[in-house]
Amino acid sequence: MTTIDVPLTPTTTTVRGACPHDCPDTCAMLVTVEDGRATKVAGDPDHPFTRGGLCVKVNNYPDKTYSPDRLLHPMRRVGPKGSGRFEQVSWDEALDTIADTFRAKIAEHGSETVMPVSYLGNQGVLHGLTVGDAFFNRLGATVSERTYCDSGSCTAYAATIGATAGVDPESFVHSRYIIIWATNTISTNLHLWPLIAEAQKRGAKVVCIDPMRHRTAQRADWYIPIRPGTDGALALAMMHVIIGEGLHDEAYVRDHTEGFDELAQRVVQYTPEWASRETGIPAEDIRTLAREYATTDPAVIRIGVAIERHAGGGQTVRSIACLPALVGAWRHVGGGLLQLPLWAHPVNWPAFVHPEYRPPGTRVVNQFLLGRALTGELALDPPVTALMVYNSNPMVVSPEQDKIARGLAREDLFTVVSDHFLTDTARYADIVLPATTALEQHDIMFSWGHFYVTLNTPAVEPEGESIPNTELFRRLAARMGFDEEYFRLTDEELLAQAYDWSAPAMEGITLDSLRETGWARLNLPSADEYRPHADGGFPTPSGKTEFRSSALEAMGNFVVNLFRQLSDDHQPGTPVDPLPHYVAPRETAEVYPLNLLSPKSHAYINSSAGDQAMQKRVQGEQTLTIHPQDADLRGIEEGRYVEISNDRGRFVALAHLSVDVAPGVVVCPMGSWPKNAKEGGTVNAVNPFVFADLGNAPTFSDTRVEVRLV
Ligand SMILES: Nc1nc2c(c(=O)[nH]1)N[C@H]1C(S)=C(S)[C@@H](COP(=O)(O)OP(=O)(O)OC[C@H]3O[C@@H](n4cnc5c(=O)[nH]c(N)nc54)[C@H](O)[C@@H]3O)O[C@H]1N2
Ligand SMILES: Nc1nc2c(c(=O)[nH]1)N[C@H]1C(S)=C(S)[C@@H](COP(=O)(O)OP(=O)(O)OC[C@H]3O[C@@H](n4cnc5c(=O)[nH]c(N)nc54)[C@H](O)[C@@H]3O)O[C@H]1N2
Ligand code: SF4
Ligand SMILES: [Mo]
Repeated sequence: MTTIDVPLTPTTTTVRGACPHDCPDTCAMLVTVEDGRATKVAGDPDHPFTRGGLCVKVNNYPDKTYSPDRLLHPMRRVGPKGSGRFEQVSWDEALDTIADTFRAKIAEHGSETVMPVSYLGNQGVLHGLTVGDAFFNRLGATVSERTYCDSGSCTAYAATIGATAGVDPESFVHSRYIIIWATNTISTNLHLWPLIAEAQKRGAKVVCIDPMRHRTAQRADWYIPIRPGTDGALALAMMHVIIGEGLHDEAYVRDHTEGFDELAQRVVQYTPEWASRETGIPAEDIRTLAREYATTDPAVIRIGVAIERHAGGGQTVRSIACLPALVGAWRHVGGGLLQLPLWAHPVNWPAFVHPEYRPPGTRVVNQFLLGRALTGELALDPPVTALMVYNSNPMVVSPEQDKIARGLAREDLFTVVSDHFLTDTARYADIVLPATTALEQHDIMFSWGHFYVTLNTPAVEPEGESIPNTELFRRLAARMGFDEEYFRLTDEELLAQAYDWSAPAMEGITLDSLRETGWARLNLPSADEYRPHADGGFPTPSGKTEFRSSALEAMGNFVVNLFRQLSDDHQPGTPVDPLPHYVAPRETAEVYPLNLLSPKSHAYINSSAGDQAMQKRVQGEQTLTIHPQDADLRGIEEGRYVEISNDRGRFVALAHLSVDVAPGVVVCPMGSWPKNAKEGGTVNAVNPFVFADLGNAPTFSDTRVEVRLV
């Protein structure tokens, strides 16, 4: 156990940990342990990104570990599905039931009848997204395609500038023009904010483009409200102005880009006047934005994940990714684009996924279709008759909530859920299994928000009979008789395989050095010098920014996700125009008048912490923010319950009237638990399963609803 010398009482130690959540900040934690019990967590003050602070979601983490609601033993269902009535069983009994039932279902229907459902409840390399993949590949289960987050954006980004880490977030202090595009930094990427605020203090102009004037937008120098799903029109019109007025960087474009002439022709049609009609932004503002962006150095764009969640999300990111090369922003420290710097982390994913275990041609079902797969609306042969959920809570995070509930209630479906708590999903399980928290397990964290690798060392013994995800799959593999060596590797051995330690980015970093320091910056130039594409060198086929994308031309629509592990499963894509173009929102005002957004909540991390007392107090009851004009039209007053509905479903929330959302837009954060919501529904009751244009991304922002008083 790693301890640091801190003058405390003899029985008190401090253990270095890492926040396990799916959050760009990946904070380095210091865990205080007194008499074998974790009593406090704090951000590491020496970590340049964490800077001593955690966030409202995690700073009481010991309360989670020691929560009276925590699952501590395996349990078997004794009441009707969904009732939440269970009785304790032994691990042996639970594992035997799972193995026997999997075998019986497979004997009847074939191995694809088993479907895993998992995402990023835990983000660690050991216990995170890929933890069950080797097991389910070996079993021949249905491959669960996971494109919740950034796969459309990553596909577009990779097709344009390659899988590059992009701008170092710590270089933001050198930026003079910062565009925060569709992300609420202070809520979702808190530790980037001080760097932006520092740049602002040094004279940078901060621009925020969002349909909602959220807490980050309130601190911007220029807030630009935009109609949801129309950002592509704005980016294309910016290129129209930049090229039309000769503000592009001719030398950079000549040396480091492909397809400029075709792009120039393409954007002639995308005038600011046209874009103004799409976006609702005055044409003169579009011109001003384009001119300021093109003529202020260094200029940087920060896109979040929400930018992809509509019909044209992929093409939107394509257009935005073209901008920095067009104006030569990459020449400067603090200039360019920040998407997901995870591309800098040489994680050894194949060692955890073992794609070679998978029978060739195994079917792939995207998790957005879970509700349909379970109800039979998506005709699957064989049907899904066994489901195993871990690191996810589909009743909250997946679209078509009603169908998922109906599917999970099926008597012939055998469901296993591993979690910390009895979630709305776990309530439907036949077998519930208790998982350890970050304080009780080893892990190593990459980051999708900075250039540091972080080790998580267990601080305390597991509560009850909870076990880490790795151990769960070791036990299940043994029960199924899988004898591959991988299924016997200990967590210490898995840690040793987690990164490609010989990669240049890992020079000077070892597991032993991490045990001493807890975290380390990847071996890259300092943030005061880092200019990854000052001389081009984009990781695309041509080595250039591809205005005309050779990858899209050759492959059509494809899927790049965070872990690059599913691309090979994907069918050859439908053809895609290789030049950036506009794809309008899918759902229009003709059917339902209001555009619903479901961004992240401030106090929950997706659905995690959604049932913890302190976080519930901070977040408050599920609330719908609506413009006073739209509220008036419907006789809605502040604090009244309203029903939000469309032909997919309905849910109820408290109304909050605010001019911070544009007329025609309503906002309800995701993450609340249905069991705590009035009438038991949350935003994903009305969201569609439909994919965006690239990378099978979700279309959560492309959702139309009506709202009425209840
Ligand atoms: N409407 C709408 N829906 C959305 C989104 C949106 O913006 N709007 N966002 C989407 C996005 S971007 C994402 S990333 C997904 C997030 O979807 P998920 O990754 O599923 O999110 P969480 O709710 O954080 O985690 C799910 C569960 O994992 C459990 N868990 C945590 N750690 C462990 C562990 O070590 N072991 C086990 N067995 N379980 C663990 C947690 O307790 C929690 O119940 O949601 C997507 N859904
Ligand atoms: N507090 C907190 N932090 C989190 C999470 C959490 O649940 N809670 N989840 C983590 C995860 S998994 C993720 S993916 C990230 C996501 O973090 P972000 O990328 O910031 O995503 P969101 O909060 O969903 O949405 C951000 C903003 O996008 C706006 N938006 C929605 N649609 C559009 C559009 O079409 N155009 C424009 N211009 N704006 C639009 C919304 O109004 C919202 O203000 O946050 C991470 N951090
Ligand atoms: S959720 Fe994000 S900001 Fe909060 S402690 Fe974890 S990594 Fe840091
Ligand atoms: Mo996400």
